[in-house]
Amino acid sequence: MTADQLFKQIREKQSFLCIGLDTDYNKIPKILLDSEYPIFEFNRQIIDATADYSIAFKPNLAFYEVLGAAGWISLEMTVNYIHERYPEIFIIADAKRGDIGNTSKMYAQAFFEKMNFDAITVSPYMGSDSVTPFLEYQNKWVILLALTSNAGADDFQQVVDQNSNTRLFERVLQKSERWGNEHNMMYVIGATRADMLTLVREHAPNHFLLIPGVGAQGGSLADVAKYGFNSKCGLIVNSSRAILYADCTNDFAKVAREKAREIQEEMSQLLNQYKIV
Ligand code: OMP
Repeated sequence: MTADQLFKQIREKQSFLCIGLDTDYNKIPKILLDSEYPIFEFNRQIIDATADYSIAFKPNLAFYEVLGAAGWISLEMTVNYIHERYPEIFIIADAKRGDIGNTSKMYAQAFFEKMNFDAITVSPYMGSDSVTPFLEYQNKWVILLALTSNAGADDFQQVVDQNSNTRLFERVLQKSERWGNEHNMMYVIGATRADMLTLVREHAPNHFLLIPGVGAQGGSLADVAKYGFNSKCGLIVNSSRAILYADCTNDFAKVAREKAREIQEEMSQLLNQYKIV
């Protein structure tokens, strides 16, 4: 998928919402446990209920890997289902991969060829040869971890290099400019770090940013929009638990739809307020 196709979807749906499919076997309604693939069944109902209001889905691999083979089958079924029913929707593998070159090449094949994801989250820690194999695919995306939403982000990402007076996450933004561009690379910036978005935009004015951390982690959508928007929106904001588990009864999909609609309405107002659509 291209950046223009993403922006088209944002304009049409008046939304930049990504729904994180962090589907926890222990949290889904008991009635689903009778089906052959409960995780897929839960995802299918969430996807059908929320596809009008979202532009992307982001399965987090941990929630599938924990179930072994059944988890991988559910993941594959989920990706195929979205592609068949909602071909306009962007699908992100939240896998946080990255390894020596020949291993990254295998990861890239697994997620882009075998599984047909549009994008994958990648850790920059091992440097250029661990990231570039993912960039060899046309219309596929690397989403590089830059400044994450968790408290531990301060351990390394915020550390200032005394010589250049830049934080480590700024070095990631600067250096990675040589590996990819705004048509094949995005950055993860946590919604809990909205105060840093102005600085991020100085380094990466045109890139899409994947912003997790609204909802359960408490990030503010209004602040993210204020400091993070560019003229083509440039934001994909993720929410997982606040939508998936808004209700734990058999009405879960209906309530998830309502929750997604509320977020989409706020997004629509922000897109109009900042004259983006
Ligand atoms: P909720 O907090 O339930 O909305 O889920 C957030 C999702 O985004 C989880 O799948 C996290 O693994 C992911 N995430 C973060 O929360 N913070 C980050 O900095 C990066 C990610 C990510 O790469 O998506």
